[in-house]
Amino acid sequence: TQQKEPELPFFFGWFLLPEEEERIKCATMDFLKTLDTLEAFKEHISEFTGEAEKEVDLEQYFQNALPLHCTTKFCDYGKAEGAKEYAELQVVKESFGKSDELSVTALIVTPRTFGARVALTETQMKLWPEGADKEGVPPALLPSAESLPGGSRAHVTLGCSAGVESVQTGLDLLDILALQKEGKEGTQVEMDLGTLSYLSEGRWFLALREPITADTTYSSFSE
Ligand code: 2AM
Repeated sequence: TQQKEPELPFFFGWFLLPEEEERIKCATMDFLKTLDTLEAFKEHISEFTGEAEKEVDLEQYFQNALPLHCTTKFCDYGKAEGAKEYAELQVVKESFGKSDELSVTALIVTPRTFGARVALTETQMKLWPEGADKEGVPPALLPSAESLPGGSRAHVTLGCSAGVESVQTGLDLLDILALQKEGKEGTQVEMDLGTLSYLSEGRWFLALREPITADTTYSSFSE
């Protein structure tokens, strides 16, 4: 019999437990429901709709097909650079199938994506591939990505607008974090969950007053 190379998955990451997924979906949907009723949001509605005065139902606007997760390594079944090396890491093998708790510290909303920022612990950083924050980042965003601490791109994609790929969420997050670092925050609104900031061009950032934690399993996904 022939020994086959173990196949590489589509991606590795921390996957929310089903009951946690429901809880996070409910909490974040409540936030979207409130956001699209805020005057501050309505003022910039054209950045979502292309027209002033037109209303938007953000709950319908964002779609997500995958289970909620925080990607560590996108492998693309081995086609992505460094996929095999990552899968062979001792820490990946040891952590596989184990429970872990993620801490969500902020939510982002842009005309393209809806996401949750994840603050990785030092232990979790060991599963975050070297250079992952910069991988596939467009040249215009690269200096920003390089100026931020490792792990800044870590997130859970909560939804994408029509025609947008989920890889965009991490790019939108880096973009927003870089703008914040430059002190480019505009309007701020106090909400129950925390402080909402507007960063121009339809970019919104909610810094949570209290982090939202979620129980996960570190594992992989293949379609
Ligand atoms: P996400 O992590 O922002 O949600 C399958 O497409 C999963 O891998 C999605 O979760 C997606 O984005 C992530 N992904 C796709 N392409 C990627 C890339 N080039 N770099 C990092 N993550 C990627």
